[in-house]
Amino acid sequence: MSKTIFITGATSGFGEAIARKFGQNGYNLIILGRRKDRLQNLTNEFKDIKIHQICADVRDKEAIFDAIENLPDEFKNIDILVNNAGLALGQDKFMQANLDDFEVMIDTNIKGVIYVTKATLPYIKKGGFIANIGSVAGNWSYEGSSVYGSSKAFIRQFSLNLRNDLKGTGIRVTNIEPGLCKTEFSIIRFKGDIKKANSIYENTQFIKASDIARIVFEISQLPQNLNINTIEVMATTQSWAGFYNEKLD
Ligand code: NDP
Ligand code: 8X3
Repeated sequence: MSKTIFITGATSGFGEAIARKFGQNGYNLIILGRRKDRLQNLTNEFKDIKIHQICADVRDKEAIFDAIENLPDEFKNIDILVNNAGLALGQDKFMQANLDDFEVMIDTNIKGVIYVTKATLPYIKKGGFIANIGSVAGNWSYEGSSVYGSSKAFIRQFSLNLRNDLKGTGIRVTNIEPGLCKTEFSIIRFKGDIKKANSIYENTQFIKASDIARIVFEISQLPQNLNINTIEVMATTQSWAGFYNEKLD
């Protein structure tokens, strides 16, 4: 019998690549995002699998619970949930950053993941798998990442705690923590400033969305007796710049 994977944020970047990877491997897909045309374009790529679209905002608690509780019966046995929808907005220091941006990140990256997970868990099979998309920003601090980084630190700790609460279900939970990746992420972060977004990726390597899709797929295929708790992955050219020691007068 075909397996089913539910991916949030499937209209772009990692989510789209993850949907494509699992779809190409015969999984039925539940794909969620706000851009209906993109959900439809992705659906049009496939002929031999079943696809259910959820055009919704993960911040909309009522819409999320309604869509998931009313999944068609054939999509109600879920093998894998990928909590991927998320974003960073701005990279100003905390003092200058916009409070509304903070709230959007908290509502999407934290509350959205809670809503989707809470609504979906009753439909996840025993022995299923939850992949949360965290970030290196949840482990390492950098300037301008105060709330984004903290939202991803939440995802790391949420993933570990969820594992505890899921004892006895055989459901595995992995927090996947990518570093620099080229997707629409920076265009969103810098609010459409393509030049600034592109400059991040100039003269360096970056992870591709298909790399993350491959990692999620490989982890999902590991034997049932193995749970990868966290996996942090960077481009080979990305490393750390060390501590900063302020010079005093
Ligand atoms: P993209 O901007 O390419 O994709 C983001 C996806 O999230 C889109 O499909 C978007 O869909 C969806 N999304 C955003 N907000 C909402 C919302 N409120 N409701 C529903 N869907 C939403 O970025 P990435 O693929 O790079 O990002 C995916 C995840 O990976 C995010 O959680 C991000 O924080 C994380 N990440 C990204 C890294 C990078 O460098 N790119 C590195 C580490 C982690 P739509 O707009 O159609 O709703
Ligand atoms: C995205 C990676 O380094 O831009 O989560 O925060 S980073």
